[in-house]
Order: sequence, then C-alpha cells, then structure tokens
Amino acid sequence: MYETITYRIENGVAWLSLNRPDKLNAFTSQMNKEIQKAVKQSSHSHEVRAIVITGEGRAFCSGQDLADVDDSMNLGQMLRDDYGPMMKEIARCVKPIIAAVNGVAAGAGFSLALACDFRLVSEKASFLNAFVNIGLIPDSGNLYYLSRIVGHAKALELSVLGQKVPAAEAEKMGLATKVIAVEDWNEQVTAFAENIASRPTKAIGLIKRYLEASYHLSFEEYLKEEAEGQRIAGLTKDYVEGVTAFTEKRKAQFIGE
Ligand code: T3D
Repeated sequence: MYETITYRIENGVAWLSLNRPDKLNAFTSQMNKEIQKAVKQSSHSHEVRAIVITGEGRAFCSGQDLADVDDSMNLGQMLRDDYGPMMKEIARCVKPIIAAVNGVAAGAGFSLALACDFRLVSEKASFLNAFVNIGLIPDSGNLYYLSRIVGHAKALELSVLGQKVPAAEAEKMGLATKVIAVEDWNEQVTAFAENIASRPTKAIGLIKRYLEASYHLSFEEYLKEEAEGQRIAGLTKDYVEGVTAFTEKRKAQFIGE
C-alpha cells in the first residue's frame, strides 16, 4: 500500500516510518503524499489513539530530496501541491502525534518534527534548519512552529545560522520533550506512545484544538470556544469513566470514546 514509508498499528499506536534510509529519508513528492494519507488514515481509524512518526536507518529525515529538484522548478507550487497538504493534514489531526527523532532532522524534516505534538529525541539525533545553507527560507510551517516552541530570537538564530543543534542543546531550548539514550530507544518510545494512547483521546484532540485556537482569538472569544469544547468533552464515555474511577479510588480505563 505504501512504498516510501512503512505503516503498522499496534496497541492503539500507528507507527509511521519514513523509509528511504539511503537518502537519509529525504522527501519526495510521493513520500509527502504517503505521509498525508497515513496521517489521515490514522485520524479516521478507531483503532488508533496515538501516532508515531520516525525514520528508518540513521536519520529521521534530511528534508527535500535535493536530487529530485532542478532550477526550473517553481518551489512555491511544490509547497502548495505537496508539503502544504501534508502539513495541513498533520495540523488538523485530532490524534496526538509523536515525532520519534531517531537521527538528524534537517530542512523540511525539521519542520515535520516541529509540527508534531511531542518530540522524543535520541541522544544521537540533531536538528538542522538547513534551508538557509542552500539559499532558501524555512518552509512547511517551520517558522510558525519554531518561534512558538523556542521563541522569536532562537528561531531567528537557528534559521539564519543553519547550524546543527545536538540533542542536549535541543532539550535545553524546549525542542525535545525528552532525550533518550540509544540503548533505551525502542522501549522508551513504545512506552511513551502507549501511555499517550491509553489517555482520553477525544479530550486530547480538544486540548490540541483549543491550544491552537488560543493564538488567534480574543480572550472573550476563546472562553466561548472553550465552553463548547468542555461541553463536548463532558459527553464522552471517558469523562464518565474518569469521574467514576475517581470516586471508586481506582485507575481510570479510558477507551478513547
Ligand atoms: O526544492 C527545494 O529545495 C524546496 C524544498 C525545500 C524543503 C527542504 O527541506 S530544503 C532543505 C533540504 N535539505 C538539506 O539541505 C539537507 C541536506 N543534507 C545535509 O545537510 C546532510 O546530508 C545531513 C546534515 C542531513 C546529514 O549529514 P551526514 O554527514 O550525516 O550525511 P551525508 O553524507 O551528507 O548524507 C548521506 C547520504 O544521504 C549522501 O548520499 P551518498 O553520498 O551516500 O550517496 C547524501 O547525498 C544523501 N542525502 C542527505 N540529505 C539528502 C541526501 N540526498 C538527497 N537529498 C537530501 N536532502
């Protein structure tokens, strides 16, 4: 079904792995489309309560495949046709998305990691806003997310200098949810993803929606929206289970409905 990525669902987690290791998982148009499709598939699947995006081999993603572009290409059109739809699918996804950054995340690969809700970072991984090194501006939502995560000044610095940021430094900047030792990688990423998948999925989707909305609304508008979000959350089975478990002094067993 997919050629440039692998996709499987296990214990409520959709595992989406970029699969062009010889090119450090560089993006092609086909890969953009397959990621978009897999995220959409995960959004709609009742089986899926968390999504992990990672890379095969030693890299997370090296950005656009530079062997697949030439001077005559309209890069704006490329963004509108391939990267934009992929990033929009990720932004509108109601399920929590975890970037498991196993190695270097460069260019649009960095943007992909930034667009995810959490970034688990291997101690051997690094981030590189490589665009400026080839005379381009950070794209695929990069500046939008980066400035929100690390602040304006650091976002400008990383984008203009285009230098590698090692995992430990990324953690200090708030880019990493957690840095994980190589020997613990599989176990800890799986444990984190399954923990997220065991939580009240609909509430998480609403948290994502209203956190994002808070940037665009006045406080009064926001409170109005928030009340609607809480009304919806209050109708879920997980809310009933949460309150019941509390009164019965036991751990809640959420089902994502
Ligand atoms: O068309 C447009 O440009 C518009 C779209 C823009 C979106 C973007 O993402 S722009 C940014 C594109 N990405 C980059 O500029 C990063 C380029 N890659 C690197 O800077 C380095 O490869 C890394 C820092 C990511 C990793 O360095 P290192 O030393 O660990 O590995 P390497 O030796 O450079 O790369 C290993 C192989 O992967 C190598 O191939 P080879 O020689 O073994 O056959 C290298 O050419 C290939 N590779 C790495 N990145 C890309 C790539 N091939 C194609 N495209 C790549 N982006």
